[in-house]
Amino acid sequence: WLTNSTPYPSQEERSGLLNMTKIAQGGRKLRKNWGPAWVVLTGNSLVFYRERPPQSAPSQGWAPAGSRPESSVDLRGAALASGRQLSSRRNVLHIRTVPGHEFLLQSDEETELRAWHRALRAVIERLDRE
Ligand code: I3S
Repeated sequence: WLTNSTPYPSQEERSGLLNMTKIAQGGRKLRKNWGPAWVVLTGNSLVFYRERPPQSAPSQGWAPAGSRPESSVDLRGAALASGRQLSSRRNVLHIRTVPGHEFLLQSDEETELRAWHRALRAVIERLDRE
């Protein structure tokens, strides 16, 4: 939905299963469609997979081998905020990228979402300083 290009290699910072919905693409509002996604945070991107790659798959650098990301977004200049006002769900994060792609990430585990918030903030702040 965003780009078919593969993000350039960058180290994985965090990965896990989250609920995700896009809410805008290129500034145009989309209808919500919540669903599970295997999310990988690298040093510069957030990459979405339809499902968790097999545990046995050898990692090829940053990418789970044998699986293609469904989509990815460049986090440089992205805005990160609570998604509280945008959803009735609890523990929701809102991310808006420079090209105006927006999505929500959610977990029923508060500690899990907090950890994602910290990790995303660290990556975005690091990119801001570069
Ligand atoms: O922000 P909204 O429109 O209240 O979001 C809800 C709707 O998108 C709803 O879909 P339909 O209006 O297409 O039936 C979804 O099923 C809900 O999950 C959305 O709200 P939450 O609060 O779950 O983000």
